[in-house]
Amino acid sequence: MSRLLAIAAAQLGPIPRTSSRGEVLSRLIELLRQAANRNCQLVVFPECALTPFFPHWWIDDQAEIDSYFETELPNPETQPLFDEAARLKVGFCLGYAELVCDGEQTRRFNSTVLVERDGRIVGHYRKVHLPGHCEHRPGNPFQNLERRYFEPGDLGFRVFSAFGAKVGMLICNDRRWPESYRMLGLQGCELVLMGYNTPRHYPEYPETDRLADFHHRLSLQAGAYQNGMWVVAAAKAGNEEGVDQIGGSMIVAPSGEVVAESTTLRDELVVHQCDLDACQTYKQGVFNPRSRHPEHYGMITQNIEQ
Ligand code: CDV
Repeated sequence: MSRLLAIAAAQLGPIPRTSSRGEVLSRLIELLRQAANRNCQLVVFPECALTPFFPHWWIDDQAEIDSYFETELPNPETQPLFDEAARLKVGFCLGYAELVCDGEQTRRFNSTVLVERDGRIVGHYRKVHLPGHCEHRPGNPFQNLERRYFEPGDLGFRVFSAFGAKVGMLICNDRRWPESYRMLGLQGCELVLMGYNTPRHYPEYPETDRLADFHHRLSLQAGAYQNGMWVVAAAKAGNEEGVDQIGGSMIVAPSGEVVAESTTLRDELVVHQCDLDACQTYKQGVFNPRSRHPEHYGMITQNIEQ
């Protein structure tokens, strides 16, 4: 038996600081149309896909920071993407910076939405694992200020029934944590969608720079195999305002094999026909729940200082 879903990871090249939302939207719509021409039903866009990755910059002015956020989706600027997707009957997963006015409190998250083929938002995730620092580090070649500009997601790791599958979402740094995949896998997730912005250089630990691509692949392949899930990852790649970011957008099968991968650092589609039933080989086989021993896993949910 097979349940086939044709998926595209829509890698983006750099977004210049001078780009308007409209210019970025045109690029996203172009990728969506290319995906429709290749008979895809679902397109995965990167983390914070509507703007350059502003946590790389120290910004004092709160109004300027907030200009990178969306207060609702769709909004007048992003509506054309939703309209074109519904017209083409192609769904998508879109990373964006989310600003929530919650009474007197303003909250900011690094978020993603899942949009079905009829244009309805059917899933929402807020990034849990925020890397980086809160303070200005002027000695570094660029900043990594997610911990200043966002708060950790409060929605947990939910699985959504959409596209005839059980679908979960992660964002960038989440992909390095086995717990992120595990929370989804334990709910029967078959397909994990994610976007990322990963600089090649780690200012505090430059000895890992040569391993940036390897650690990215390792995390995706391990997460897919150990949970019997498809993993689709879309990069914002290339040199964005002086920050070199890895590409390596890819689709990983539940076997852990990379079945499609980008070859550039520009806007590029990575396409594969995913058989959702292939998950069962691993979910029922080597990772059959009867061999789990949660009585030995308690420390995973405890706060342990090392
Ligand atoms: N956007 C990210 O979460 N980036 C991190 C970098 C800063 C380590 C990542 O895990 O790729």
